[in-house]
Amino acid sequence: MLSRRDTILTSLKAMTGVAVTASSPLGTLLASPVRAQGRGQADGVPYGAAVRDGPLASEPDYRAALVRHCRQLVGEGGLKWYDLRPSRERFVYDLPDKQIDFASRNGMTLRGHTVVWYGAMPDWTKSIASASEAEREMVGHIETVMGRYRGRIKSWDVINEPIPDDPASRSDIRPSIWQQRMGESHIALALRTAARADPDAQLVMNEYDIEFVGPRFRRKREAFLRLIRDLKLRNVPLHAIGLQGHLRGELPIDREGLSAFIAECRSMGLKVLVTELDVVDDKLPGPPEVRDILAASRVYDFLDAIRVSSPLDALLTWGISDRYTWVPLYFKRTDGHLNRPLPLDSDYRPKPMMRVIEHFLR
Ligand code: 9MR
Repeated sequence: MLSRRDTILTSLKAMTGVAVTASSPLGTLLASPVRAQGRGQADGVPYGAAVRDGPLASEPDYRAALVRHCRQLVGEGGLKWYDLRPSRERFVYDLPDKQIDFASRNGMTLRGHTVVWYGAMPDWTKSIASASEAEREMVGHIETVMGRYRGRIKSWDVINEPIPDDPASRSDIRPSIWQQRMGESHIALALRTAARADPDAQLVMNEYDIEFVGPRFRRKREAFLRLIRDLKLRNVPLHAIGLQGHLRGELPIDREGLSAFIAECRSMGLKVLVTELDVVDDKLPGPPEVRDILAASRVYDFLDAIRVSSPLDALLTWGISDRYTWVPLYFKRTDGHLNRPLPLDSDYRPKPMMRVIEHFLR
């Protein structure tokens, strides 16, 4: 008689070609009882999740799930320019203040996301016309915002998504108002300003799409590495690399390429964080139990390849429950099934992905 798990693994193989055998490390892990150990051990890798302000204010079950599982949080929004800076003159801190208050009342810390990014910019920033004006705005923003949270937000995504989706060369940088007005020098300037604004903060540069098999992803990884090497060579304060980890369920992880990338980051003295993990599942088969195992197997391959050289510094998912996720905004399924990108289902029950995550926190 085939067990239920064997049936699921057989369907997974038939539907996707991905083989997870019952005796593989992942197969064994999935067969073990759910530990549901909550926040993990105090000395393990701290797990955290991105929070959304609506349910944080209104939904007790959502808050309970965060408190049960997380040792840190990050705002899905709140510290982005379009939230903080409705106009050039005004700074609005309501959302991050609420997030930090909730975090500290529940024994968690808040990560800062994000300072220099092409996305989520208010319209008024389009009128920034010259290099000197751009420098003044960017530097002033960093001093004001990071200065305000000095000592309270201990880790910041200072630079977010600096590399284009398909870089034309190793020195290609993604267009943004900062890149257009100041060129690549804005990156070092932002990091140096951040280090002055909060000398004790961990300064992170964050990127996605560098973990999959394929030439486009290899090019993106190489361009990211070129930028990292350049900053470290020039002694620019950069303490850690953030791998966002928006995994695409249909794409295998380039385990060798990713491990080599991580080893090189480590050799430059950098820490490694996973900052926005989830599995985009619009192209995966419908049956939730098959989809969940495939998602868990991608997360397993990703985390296993990263921790080859040494443990992670932090691991955050981009949301905690399938109930609240950005994924359907861009990757809604066409078969009417809901997306299932996160470690808890929409009723806050742990999925196989949570078991894999807890395994890598130890
Ligand atoms: O999940 C976030 C979504 O709610 C926002 O609308 C969007 C624009 O601010 O940003 C999403 O988060 C992104 C993050 O800030 C950077 N990496 C990719 C994330 C998912 O798109």
